[in-house]
Amino acid sequence: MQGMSQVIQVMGAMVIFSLILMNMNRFMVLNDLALIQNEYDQVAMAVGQSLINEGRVLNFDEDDDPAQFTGPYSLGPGWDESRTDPSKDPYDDFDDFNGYNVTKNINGVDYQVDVEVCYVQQSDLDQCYYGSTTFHKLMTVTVNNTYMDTPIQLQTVKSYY
Ligand SMILES: [Ca+2]
Ligand SMILES: [Ca+2]
Repeated sequence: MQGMSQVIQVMGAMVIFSLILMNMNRFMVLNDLALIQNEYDQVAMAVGQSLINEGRVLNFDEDDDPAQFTGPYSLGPGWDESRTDPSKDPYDDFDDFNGYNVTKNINGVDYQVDVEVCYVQQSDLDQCYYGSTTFHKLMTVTVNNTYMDTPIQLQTVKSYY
């Protein structure tokens, strides 16, 4: 009888031990996932930031004369402009990036990059405005991959002086 209760005790200890192991394992997996998410976020931010840097150094608009600024619904590259096609002219102004999208493979992971450029009003710099041209344009870069919980979004406003 005594031997029997010892066996039961040992079995009980084994069950508890394996429960502890399973929990530890779960904790380590969660921790790894958080690290990976963090790495995705960092890569996505770097990708977005480099596009923002690229756009910021360009002219405000295709035309230097405010009376001739591109209309709010016509922002984007000219027919003869492309960021990737070497037979065309490169982007030369900020809003050429409007509608630009690309998939970048980094360390075996595909990142989808989408860029939107719109006019904004001084009083509301984070809200697209289509009423007329203004002296401010907002660029929004969204970067995502299928494993990320939420996409990374970076914004910058370029103003005409
Ligand atoms: Ca252009
Ligand atoms: Ca343009």
